[in-house]
Amino acid sequence: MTSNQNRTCYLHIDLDAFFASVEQLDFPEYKNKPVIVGGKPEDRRGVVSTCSYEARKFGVHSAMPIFKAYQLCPQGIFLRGRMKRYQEKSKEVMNLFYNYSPEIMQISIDEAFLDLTGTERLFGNPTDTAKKIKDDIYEKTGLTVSIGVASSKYLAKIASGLRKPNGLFVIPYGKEQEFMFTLPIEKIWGIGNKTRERITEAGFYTIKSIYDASEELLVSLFGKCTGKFLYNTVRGINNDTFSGKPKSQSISEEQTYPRDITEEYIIDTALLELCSNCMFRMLSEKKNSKTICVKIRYEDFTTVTIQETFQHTIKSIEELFENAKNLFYQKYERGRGIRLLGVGFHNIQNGIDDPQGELFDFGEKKKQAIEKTILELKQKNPKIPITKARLIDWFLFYSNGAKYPVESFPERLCK
Ligand code: TTP
Ligand code: MG
Repeated sequence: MTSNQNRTCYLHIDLDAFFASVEQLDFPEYKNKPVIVGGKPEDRRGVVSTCSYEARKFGVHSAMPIFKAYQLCPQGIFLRGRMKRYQEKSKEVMNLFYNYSPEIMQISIDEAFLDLTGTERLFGNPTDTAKKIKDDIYEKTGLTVSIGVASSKYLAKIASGLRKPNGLFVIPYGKEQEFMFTLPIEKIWGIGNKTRERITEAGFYTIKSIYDASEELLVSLFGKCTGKFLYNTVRGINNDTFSGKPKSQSISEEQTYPRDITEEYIIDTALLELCSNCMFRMLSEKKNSKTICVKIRYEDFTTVTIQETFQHTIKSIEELFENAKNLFYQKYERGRGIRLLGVGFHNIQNGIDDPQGELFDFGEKKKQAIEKTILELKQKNPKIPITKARLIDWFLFYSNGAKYPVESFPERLCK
């Protein structure tokens, strides 16, 4: 796959037979055996969470009742599962992704999208990056993944499922529609069984036949939402199924912490890191905004977001940090453990009001800005033991070393 500055490029990474693979990793005696996670045969109501590829050969699959799995594969190794361990391995894998892209979107315990758009100069061709990631994950965690590479998240998601396990499938840029035509209708991601039935009942048996129908016809048959979705999807057009807000309207950074955080100085350091990331992205993408958003996810997953629009554009890390911190403390319920923090800009505009070009100086000036922020932090809160070294220690401690230290942001993101 080739890419240049104008092309988007996404990876979808999905661990293979995740829970079962972790069991095979931790208990080598289960290797190459049919492992079925979800319950013991005597747990009459149990359901299969997942099973190893060895068990899949017997017809066992996720969501199947355990008793049925036992009928199909009585020699299987049936396990109730160890969720804590799976979460631990999931974090290990997810943290590795930050070495390859600053933009990670985790969509489940074992799946994530990596936005590789524009990273070619740093990391090389996306296909090679995908291979490197596969090797890296295997070497560092002992687990295998399947990766899809495409110009949209939607297509990358479909692609990752096509060569499982331990697979890599690349949809070359410009070949999206051709690729869609090779798929059976069942592979259209995002439609349920009922809709699929309606599609075949309406006489569509191939993706090409849907392609040949007009948008009006599809909308009249399946409703506005599904009709438009089908019309675009069969054309290989980027659906925003996974996109949330359009990329051009917001830029945000968030981080899930391996341990819940409560201490004020850790929170401030975390916010500072997020603000630094966010500001560098705004500057490197030549955007500006007056609207700041802060997201807090507590240990029990309850999530609060706070947003404020200011009179003028936010021009520095310091300014962003001070305002983000104010917003944060307006809503934070002191003492509650935080598992995730996010900082972002909304309603972003193109261009930047920077006649001297100072904001694009990613070298010394930005480093100085970070140092100044740290200094001010210390002056205002003498008890906070923040130093540049402390920041780096903090990253290593809280991000398992996966995140790069602040002073390398300009080099990594803006080369
Ligand atoms: P999946 O990625 O859907 O499945 P998988 O990783 O086991 O297998 P593969 O990707 O190779 O097809 O789900 C990830 C984990 O989520 C899975 O290991 C167990 C859990 N899970 C359930 O608990 N119940 C379910 O119904 C599914 C589909 C998954
Ligand atoms: Mg998986």
